[in-house]
Amino acid sequence: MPELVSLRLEDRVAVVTISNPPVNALSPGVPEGLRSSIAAAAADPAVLAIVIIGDGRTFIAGADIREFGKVVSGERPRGSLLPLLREIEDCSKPVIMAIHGTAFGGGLEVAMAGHYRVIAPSAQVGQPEVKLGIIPGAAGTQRLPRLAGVAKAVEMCAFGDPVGARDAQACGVVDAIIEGDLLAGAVSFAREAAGRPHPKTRDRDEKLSNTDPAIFDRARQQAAKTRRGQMAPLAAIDAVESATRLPFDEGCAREAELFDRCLYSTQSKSLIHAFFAERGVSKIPDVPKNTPLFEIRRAAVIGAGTMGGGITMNYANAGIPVIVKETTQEALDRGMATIRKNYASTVKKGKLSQAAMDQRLSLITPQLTYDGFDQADIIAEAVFEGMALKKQVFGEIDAIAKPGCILASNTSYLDIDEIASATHRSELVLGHHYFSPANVMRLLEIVRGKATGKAVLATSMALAKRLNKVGVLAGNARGFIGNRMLTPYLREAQFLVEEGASVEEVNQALYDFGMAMGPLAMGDLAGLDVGWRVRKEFKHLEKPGVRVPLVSDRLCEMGRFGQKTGRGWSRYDENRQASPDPETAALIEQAAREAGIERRNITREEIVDRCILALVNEGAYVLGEGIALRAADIDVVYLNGYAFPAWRGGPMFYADTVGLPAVLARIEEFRQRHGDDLWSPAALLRRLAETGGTFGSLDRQRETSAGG
Ligand code: T1G
Repeated sequence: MPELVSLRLEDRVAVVTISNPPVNALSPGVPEGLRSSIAAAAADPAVLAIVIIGDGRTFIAGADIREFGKVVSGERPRGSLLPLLREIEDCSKPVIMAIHGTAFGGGLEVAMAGHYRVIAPSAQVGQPEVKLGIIPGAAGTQRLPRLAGVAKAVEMCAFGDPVGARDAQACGVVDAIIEGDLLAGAVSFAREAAGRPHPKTRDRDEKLSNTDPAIFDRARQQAAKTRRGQMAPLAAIDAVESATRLPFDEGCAREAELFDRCLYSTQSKSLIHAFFAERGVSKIPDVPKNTPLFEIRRAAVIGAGTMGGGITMNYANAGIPVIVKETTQEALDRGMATIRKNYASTVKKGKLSQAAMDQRLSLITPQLTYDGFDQADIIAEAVFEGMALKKQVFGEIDAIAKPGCILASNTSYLDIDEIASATHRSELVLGHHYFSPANVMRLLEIVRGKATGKAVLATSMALAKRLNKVGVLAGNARGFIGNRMLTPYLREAQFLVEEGASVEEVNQALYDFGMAMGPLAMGDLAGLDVGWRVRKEFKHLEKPGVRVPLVSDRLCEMGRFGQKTGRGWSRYDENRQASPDPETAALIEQAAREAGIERRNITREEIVDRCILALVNEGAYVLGEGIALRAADIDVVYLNGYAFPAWRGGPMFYADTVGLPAVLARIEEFRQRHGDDLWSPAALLRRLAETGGTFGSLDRQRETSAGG
């Protein structure tokens, strides 16, 4: 077992190195190693000062998140870093923290227990615990305000965003930025600090006095808006506020109370599930981790419409030169104008420099021909959703593309195998299904065809990361994962308004559940005509006699597609603000009357259960059919493509938290009332519910049997 923490002397400065790859988390053994190394260095008369540094890619990136599950389940007592941090702070010799990579969470807390902090220019510091549904648990909410001031500490602890080296120095979290060799810089900083008094962070109260209470109120208001429904941000604000009211030790005790309340919450379990789920999706059981990858140096996109333009930006954003082809100059100009407008608005928000925008635009080559397509390593197709056109395009690019060029379709529901049949390279064909707006939404469904090669899948997973996307493998079945599940979700929302709920009640119930917007509002945003076109294309597959929604098609026949036409389920003003549309309400009542549907008052609970459990049940079918590899993958799809609240973990994790027996019972209730065709429980769901299983335990079983 390599040493987790090592100690060596460098010119009378003790260098304590943490080596716990991949991110030097404070796993068991690391705090113990730090404690013994600090004690040994303090006791050694040859040592003038101490430097603590991380080996590999980063300083300490936090507590070992995997340990929290063991604490919550009672397998392991909750340890505390406080004694170690006090020993560091009370050390008779100055302790200098040398930060590179990310000093996050417990990493920053350890750093703040040091007397000084030096940092590499590219490094970041932060307290991102709230993103895991917890708060700093090792005096971070007490030391950070003493270094950075209360306002900065509230911002960092309540919202969890990282802070770069210069900002960290400006606000007082770090003392110096070290250009070049960090260790050498830290050692010389330490030698200069030796012999000088070295302040204990916990005694530095000067930044706590005269705190404006409005700081906390403003933060609470911001959290209510941007972290709606989440408890940890509010707990973090309370903890920092306690630093301004209580002595250090009492503040720490208050922080611990708030930390435990968050740690044992369902929200934290859900957010930690989401954290690991996102890092697990790239693992494909039958694709070895070391599968050689195709090199992607040049890309080409067919179609400069909404999706094609966004996909083009994704490649340019990753520094990959990309051709974008359209069929008419007008369409090409429109596409490029949209790309420029998107970049310009990012520059305006201060999130991108003008130089960076120009550089990215320089990587994009708009054209009307296939010139240069024979140099591309990947060609992404984003033309109109019609099979005939897709096959024509794939036939054309198959004849032009170089050997080994990957051909990826952005189709959202068409059969990848049929598209591949138009080529002579089906092992190089797959789906890359982006979500609109493609340059913003992180989800990328990677749709595996029968013949898709393993190296193509592995390359796609790596490319997803390079494009700052979350790649999720999906089987080649209609709607893949996300849209397949969305169908019953939207179906139930429409049934509910036919049965008596108002459009506003349905939207509000799901918004209050935590969705970014209600299902009918989502339809109005995407455009009701999108689903209308799909329904017309697949009408021949509809089972006769099965109830279908009555109103959406009528709205479309009236040209009411939603926000883009100003009217849909709701009415929209010039700022796209929604208001109830009495004509839609009348249309719904009339359709219900004609269908003999007896309208009634419907509770919020029923609205949520009918929509969310429709998602869960379809997800169980998707999992049972092997269209998704894991339940966690389905959660990642919904967290990154459909704005499902991460603090509920995703539809499948949420079902586990409700309890699968209760989920099954509720679905049986709906089956009694609405029939088998709409509400037959998926066999997998029934099996898990009846055997005490969960979607999470099923994933773990599969992971174990796959030798993951
Ligand atoms: N614990 C355990 N494993 C971790 C981990 C952590 N803190 N952070 C990352 N990993 C694993 C991750 O699962 C993946 O594993 C590998 O490292 C690479 O991660 C006491 C209570 C540091 C910015 O929230 O933000 O401290 O998939 O793919 O994109 O008060 O990881 O390879 O098997 O994300 O380069 C606070 C969480 C914890 C930081 C690197 N700290 N991590 O990003 O790599 S709570 C955090 C990150 C705490 C204290 C409180 C990122 C990263 P695998 P990666 P990356």
